[in-house]
Amino acid sequence: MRSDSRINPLAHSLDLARRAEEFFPGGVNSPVRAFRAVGGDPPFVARAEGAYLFDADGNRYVDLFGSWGPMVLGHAFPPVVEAIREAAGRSASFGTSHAGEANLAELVRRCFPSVEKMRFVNSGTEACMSAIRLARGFTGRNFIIKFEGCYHGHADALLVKAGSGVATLGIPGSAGVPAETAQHTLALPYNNLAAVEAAFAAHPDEIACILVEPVVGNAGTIPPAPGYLEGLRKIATKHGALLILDEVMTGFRLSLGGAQQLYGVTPDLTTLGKILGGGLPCAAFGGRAAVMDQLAPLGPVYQAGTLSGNPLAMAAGIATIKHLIEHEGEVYPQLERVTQSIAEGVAKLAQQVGVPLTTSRVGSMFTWFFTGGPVTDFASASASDTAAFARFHRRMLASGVWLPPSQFEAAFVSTAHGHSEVELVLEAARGALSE
Ligand code: HOZ
Repeated sequence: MRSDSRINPLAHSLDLARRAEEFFPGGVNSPVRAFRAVGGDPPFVARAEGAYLFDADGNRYVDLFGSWGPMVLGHAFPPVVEAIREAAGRSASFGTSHAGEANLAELVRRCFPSVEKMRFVNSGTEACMSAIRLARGFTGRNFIIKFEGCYHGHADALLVKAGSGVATLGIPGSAGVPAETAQHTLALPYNNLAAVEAAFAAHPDEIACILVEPVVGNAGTIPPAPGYLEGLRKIATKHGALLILDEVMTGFRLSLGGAQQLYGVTPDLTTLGKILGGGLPCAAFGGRAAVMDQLAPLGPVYQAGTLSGNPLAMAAGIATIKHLIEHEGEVYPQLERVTQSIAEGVAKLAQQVGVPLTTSRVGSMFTWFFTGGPVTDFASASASDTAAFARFHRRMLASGVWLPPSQFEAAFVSTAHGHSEVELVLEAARGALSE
């Protein structure tokens, strides 16, 4: 820790980290938490409230990663806490059908009209894995298209040229994935329609689906070029393949109806997660009824889960999405305003001190790429000076601002962030950029 750190030494966090290392590989339950790409010691969180995380050593941080996306209303948002408490009194799990599932589904369909039918699962990994199985079952084809730097969870077929922790750790794929499994995954450059056309030309009638993060979050934030998503829609339709939008990050965040509402593109299938469960493990995949009805018990595509539709997750999701629906007119403009102040405020500071920075933002998700840019795909994101990002991350953390610990992840802002948090971030960045 730097001597001029504005936070207390992380003595308790270090003790907790040593203990965690005895039990967990790398001391963590998900690789990105180990801070390997940015260095320094990850604080251990004791609690969180609103826009802030509090660590085991009594430090407070402005939270700019929001549990990787779910906490759009801030931490411990009272209606969500109350809904979970109330649901827990009726048991944490039933393992069978209950009314809460359709209650949440109705809200989802109101926000995402393309999701005529859906299945609840427990994570984005499950949602994407199940969506591609369904696309393959529906079309009778084996190949899938994904994009370099996009991350759709850690299912075998989707770890090819993936973003998020895979990109963060510089792993080209993953050991343990048989070549036979990966051979049907075509990983193409994002924002490049010609590459998609070429793949269909090379594999006529063999490609089941195009799976895409409509706004990439897992290589850092990368928006679609004008016409790109519409182009994917047209190509998929022309070749009888399904278009799957992975809205795990963007759903309910970029607008109530996610990126598909923002960009006016209708997919065949959508995957959702993060905000959907209000911070509890919950995700979904859904879309055209004719496709969804291929799932067991109606159809031949199998998918299942003991904790799917978990009553606590349904309750937290309902409380979160109800609030977003009821306050849509205030929530999204506020998220836009505050995120813009943070993202562009720091960009301006960087410009003043001559640090090359490309700020990439859509609504309340953004990334400061340490490159002169532009950033349009994973190759250009990879041109970033990751050592400079790591230094910036450590200095911001020491000043009480917690960014996602990788150049290849998106930052997220919540409705609990306001003027004071903007000021705190700008003050921290002023110091961090000028040292
Ligand atoms: N899927 C999250 C966003 N990239 C990262 C969470 C994790 O890998 O722990």
